[in-house]
Amino acid sequence: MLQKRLTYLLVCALCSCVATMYMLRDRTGVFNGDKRALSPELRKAQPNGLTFVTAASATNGPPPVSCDSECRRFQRLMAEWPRDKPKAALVYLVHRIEYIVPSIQSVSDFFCRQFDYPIVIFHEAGPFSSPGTRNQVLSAAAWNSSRVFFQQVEFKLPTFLTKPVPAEIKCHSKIGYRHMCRFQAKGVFDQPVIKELEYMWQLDDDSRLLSSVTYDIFRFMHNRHLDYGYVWRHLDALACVTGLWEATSEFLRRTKIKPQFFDKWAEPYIFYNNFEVSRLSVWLSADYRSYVDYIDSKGGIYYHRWGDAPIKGIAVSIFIPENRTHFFTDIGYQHGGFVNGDTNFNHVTAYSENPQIRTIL
Ligand SMILES: Nc1nc2c(ncn2[C@@H]2O[C@H](COP(=O)(O)OP(=O)(O)OP(=O)(O)O)[C@@H](O)[C@H]2O)c(=O)[nH]1
Ligand SMILES: [Mg+2]
Repeated sequence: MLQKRLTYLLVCALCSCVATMYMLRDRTGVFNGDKRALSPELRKAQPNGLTFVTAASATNGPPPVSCDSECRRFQRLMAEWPRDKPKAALVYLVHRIEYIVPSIQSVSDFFCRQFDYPIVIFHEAGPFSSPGTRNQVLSAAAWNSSRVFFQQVEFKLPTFLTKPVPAEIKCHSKIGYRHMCRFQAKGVFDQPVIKELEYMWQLDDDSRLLSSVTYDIFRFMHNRHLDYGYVWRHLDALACVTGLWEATSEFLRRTKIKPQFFDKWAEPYIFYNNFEVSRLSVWLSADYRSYVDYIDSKGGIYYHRWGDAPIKGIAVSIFIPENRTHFFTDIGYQHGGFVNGDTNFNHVTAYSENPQIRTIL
């Protein structure tokens, strides 16, 4: 009898214990559906518990990008990388063979030959997937073609966009260009090769070095604790940034993040980011991720052509102290009609639609 009673008491105690644990878990919200939808980074980025819808939360975070044989080759290079040298690479997204060959020739002759940093080339399926085109690029990397790595990517419209994406918008740009902007602002930081790096030097296929770079710019950034290096500040066309500054202010209000120098970063300021040397920890941080996911979720990349330059320029003004940015004036560089250090080159008159900007520049 006593034994039966003891067993009964034990079962009751166990049941109430399990029920209490379940209720507690529910109340603390650890397994609450809303919070689980956010990535751990996003949860961390919102200490005030905000759960605004972001592209990442809408899609349950970006799916992991697989690492192919080129990516594994890159990982092996990084695993053997000298310990006293910054892990860094020159990074391109390309679609024009006739542009990229001379660009690779110039960086190969004027920088990589001396300082031996790898080059990563992102491209879509097409000519760059073929050995013939790849060999043309490799032969331009005369210093060491084994240091060039190809990574194929695929661009799709995000599924969270609610309205159809028009091919024609005020800010003239093809949809491929808008995919490019989204990739450079966000997708590139999901790539496993990029996650290997401490610094990246992003260039366009129409970027050219004009003369030897006399010092290792990655060590320069590292030694001076710099996060962002650029060759020029420029202006975007106002039609291309419609609503971007407002969306950013809304993000800052919601997150209560204190920006570094956003108050001085007037619309439509950009860094001319066809030449951009930056520290990866900025772009891989939970704060930047929460910002870019928020901006992405607004759809302005496709509806207005919010570019990677204005998005990342704003992010620099929010997340990086101004004294950790660096204006490279001593590098012979060309992009289209722009030549670094050429004071006659001035787009301001063409672009200064914002009267506030005319007084800043
Ligand atoms: N894969 C891919 N790359 C693209 C696409 N559009 C642009 N790119 C690449 O993205 C980089 C920037 O494109 P650009 O056309 O130079 O853009 P931009 O510098 O704003 O414009 P420009 O002043 O005309 O040079 C270049 O390396 C292009 O090859 C695209 O649709 N697909
Ligand atoms: Mg360009």
